[in-house]
Amino acid sequence: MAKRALITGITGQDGGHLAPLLHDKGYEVFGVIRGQNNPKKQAVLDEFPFVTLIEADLLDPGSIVRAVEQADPDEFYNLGAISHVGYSFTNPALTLQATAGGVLTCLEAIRLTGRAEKTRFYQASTSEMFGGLDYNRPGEGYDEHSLFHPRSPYGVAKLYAHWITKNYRESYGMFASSGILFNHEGERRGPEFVTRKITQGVARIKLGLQETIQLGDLWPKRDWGYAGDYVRGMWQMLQHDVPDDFVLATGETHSIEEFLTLAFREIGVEDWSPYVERNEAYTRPAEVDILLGNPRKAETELGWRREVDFPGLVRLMVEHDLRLLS
Ligand code: GDR
Repeated sequence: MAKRALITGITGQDGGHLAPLLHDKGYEVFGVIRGQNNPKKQAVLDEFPFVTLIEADLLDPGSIVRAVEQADPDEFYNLGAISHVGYSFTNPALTLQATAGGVLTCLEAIRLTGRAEKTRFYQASTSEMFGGLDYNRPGEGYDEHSLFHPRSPYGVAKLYAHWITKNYRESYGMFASSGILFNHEGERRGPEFVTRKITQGVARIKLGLQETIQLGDLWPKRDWGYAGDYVRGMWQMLQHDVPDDFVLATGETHSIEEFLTLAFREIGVEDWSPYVERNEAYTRPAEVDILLGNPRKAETELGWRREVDFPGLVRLMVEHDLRLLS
């Protein structure tokens, strides 16, 4: 019989990579979609006609219970959250409810409907839990044992989510795993995130549709990988023999400035300074200076490998946006 998977956050970047991956593996795929008139609903149905959408909301526990009962999942991927760090500073209580409380709701829905032994649970944890400060930054990169120091309402909420997932594993023996994913980007990335904002801007500048890109701080460094590689790791975590926590990262860190340099080079521009303007609105009350992950455990225990490197990621995104806009 086909395995059944339930995905929250099916309209997001990772949901868009994971749904076809699971479908190709023969899964029956269910997706939670929220809102009375969600404009993304039709787009999901058009692109992924194999997905059964269930109208439910992480803020409404009864609706998640209903979704779990309908999907009766072997695997539950919780990718839904308020996921924008900047937005979490202006909407911290909503972030708490969705990004932290939503996870508890999912775990309780699995447990209280008698599926604690049946349903494997994946929690989308994040490198934002580390915070990138001098005192907790290991030279070889953050791993599963590094100290946490979140720097945003989003990071704090994700830390609760991470620990409640571990707690349900320890308390109820649930197969509940957390993937501590470093930044992962690609052609499905929303334009509110810096990489896609840059690649869309670069493509629009090349085509004469836009003059400048307005950005906040350019010095922060991130460990940037390709989302397609990372959703494969999510699936591998739920196929492992035991539930656990795994870092997915590239083991390299690059600044936004470096991303800009490679992106503009794709359209033949070496000096990008005339095209980039600083806008304070895109800075944050507290910044994560530098993130570098150590994926050794996922590589050795899961056999996970990332295939796309940093220059390959930038090229893939700029080429995609040029194609899309021209
Ligand atoms: P991040 O991603 O906060 O790392 O979280 P984002 O792309 O939003 O920011 C990366 C860095 O770029 C700086 N920055 C800007 N950011 C945005 N969005 N827009 C700008 O104009 C801009 N200018 C500079 C930011 O300050 C930051 O330093 C992402 C999200 O996907 C999280 O959900 C996920 O958990 C982590 O990655 C891993």
